[in-house]
Amino acid sequence: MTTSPQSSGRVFSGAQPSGNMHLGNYLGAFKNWARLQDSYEALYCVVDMHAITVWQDPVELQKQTREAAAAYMASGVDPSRSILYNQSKVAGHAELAWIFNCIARLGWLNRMTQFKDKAGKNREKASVGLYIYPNLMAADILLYKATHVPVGQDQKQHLELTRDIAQKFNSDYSAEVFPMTEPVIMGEGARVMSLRDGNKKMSKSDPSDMSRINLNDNTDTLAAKIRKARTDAEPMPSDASGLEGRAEAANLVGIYAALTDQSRDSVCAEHEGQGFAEFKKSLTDVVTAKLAPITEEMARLQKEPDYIDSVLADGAERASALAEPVLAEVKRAVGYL
Ligand code: AQP
Repeated sequence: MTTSPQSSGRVFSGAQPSGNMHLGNYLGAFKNWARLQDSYEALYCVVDMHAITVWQDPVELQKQTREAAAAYMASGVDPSRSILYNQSKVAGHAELAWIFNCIARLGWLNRMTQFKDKAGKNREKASVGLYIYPNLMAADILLYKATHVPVGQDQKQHLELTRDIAQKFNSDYSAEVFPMTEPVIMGEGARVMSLRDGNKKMSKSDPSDMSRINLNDNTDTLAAKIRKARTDAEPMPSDASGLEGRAEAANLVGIYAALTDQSRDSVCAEHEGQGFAEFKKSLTDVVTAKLAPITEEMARLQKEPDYIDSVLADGAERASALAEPVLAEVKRAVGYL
């Protein structure tokens, strides 16, 4: 199998199999991945090496890796057009990451806000892997000389670091090896927030399951989560400017807008004056209509683990074939014998 030669560049993206895939992953990533495979040669990776930067139970990790692959496919990633694989199967990610550990500066990594957020107050107890995570992410992208990376707002800083690493490598070794990868920032769904706190992003690792809509939630569960989502007592404003300072209300409107491919302004206009208890019913209908077929397809695929494993193995073989010449070029530039 080969990817489309008619592409306008090469895209790389991935998600960590570190828990339940959720609506934020769908709107911020998977939905766009499916769209991008029409115009780009695409690699979509289940980044299991990133996942173990925080503790993962080995049995759960295997299950979550297959679940992530099922979520990609159920969201529209077509493994005959895109390369779908898990990161640990292509050794080049680790090899290039080591070289980038020697390129990136401590000062650069000290500025990464995601490390500060994830390590929290317990910095000294965080794994070294969590600290150098952005170098591995740069390796993921540059191992394939990806020209474009679709990123949520939360990943913008890491992509800037990737560009810094590419530039420093090219300059240190006087070799034009790596491209300056461009971000593809997506629309309304770019940042989906927690249903319990509109200032925190919806996240797999949030201890409250009520904070997120999982892609494997059944209809009753997701309806209950939306019904109990935090809001305020104000009605729907006439346009999005009236959502200012109302993080939870803005988040629900944003989700509705992203799922129906319209602007926040037009969602406000459509529901102007409505109380949020009422709006949540419409939102539940929209979320159910979009997610139910994905949930169903994920469940079907997960009943066929051998099929999922064969997709991942085929993807790893194709990814390795693309990575090999890049890694050889890098090793020559570095001076490895
Ligand atoms: N809340 C979100 N809104 C929009 N996009 C999101 N993404 C994640 N959460 C949201 C996007 O999904 C892709 C895969 O993310 P990831 O799994 O690699 O890692 P993450 O961003 O750290 O996701 P989580 O859910 O917060 O995981 P944990 O809790 O394990 O750290 C990325 O493109 C990301 O932007």
